[in-house]
Amino acid sequence: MGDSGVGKTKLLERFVYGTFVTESKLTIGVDTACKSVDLGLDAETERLKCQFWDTAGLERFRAISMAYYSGANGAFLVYDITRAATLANLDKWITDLVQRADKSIVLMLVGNKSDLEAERQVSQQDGMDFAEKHNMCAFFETSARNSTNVEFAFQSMAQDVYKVASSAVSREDDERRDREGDGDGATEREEAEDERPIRLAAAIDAYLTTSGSGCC
Ligand SMILES: Nc1nc2c(ncn2[C@@H]2O[C@H](COP(=O)(O)OP(=O)(O)O)[C@@H](O)[C@H]2O)c(=O)[nH]1
Ligand SMILES: [Mg+2]
Repeated sequence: MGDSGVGKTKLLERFVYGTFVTESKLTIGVDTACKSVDLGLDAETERLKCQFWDTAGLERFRAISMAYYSGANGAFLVYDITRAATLANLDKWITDLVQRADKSIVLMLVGNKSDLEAERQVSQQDGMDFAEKHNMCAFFETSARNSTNVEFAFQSMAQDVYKVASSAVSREDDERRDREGDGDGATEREEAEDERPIRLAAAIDAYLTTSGSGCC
């Protein structure tokens, strides 16, 4: 998600179809695409079949996009490194997410159009600070035009979504074993929690604190 024109559709097309066509069509509502992503973990769980929802950035489609947040396992928050306002506007998208998304959603920040270095308005440090402020799992600068970091960003998302989903499954197993008095599920669970990436619960706290609505 992110403002219109930051390159959301081009990033998805680059990743799924390996193409970059300069002309751009406005995304109306939501488009979808599927791809099996190599997790690079182990033989048994090598690939994860992912469905991607490409949302529209225009205000008039905002309500349609919001309807898709509740089913999402992960979200890329995308801005354009040549337009500083697109980073600041991500606060608005985070507000929408807080209202609708599952608390276990994996959030990653993407600064796109890194090939346009001469027109850069947002430094890498500013991107990093924004990601840290909102406790996101990762920050990447990408270029859909020349492919920089695109594969890496999508693979990282698939890996983190997979880790969150597997730790939820092991947590349920631990709880069942605890209930049945069999094994030390709680200890195993605490260890698994340490390995989980930072999740939206933390991002919500950070957002409420920085926007001032969290106090008193
Ligand atoms: N130079 C450059 N242009 C890009 C890049 N990604 C997208 N664009 C251009 O930015 C415009 C908007 O892209 P689009 O994917 O439709 O944006 P969306 O509204 O966020 O889906 C198009 O003209 C693209 O050609 C990129 O990585 N580098
Ligand atoms: Mg689009």
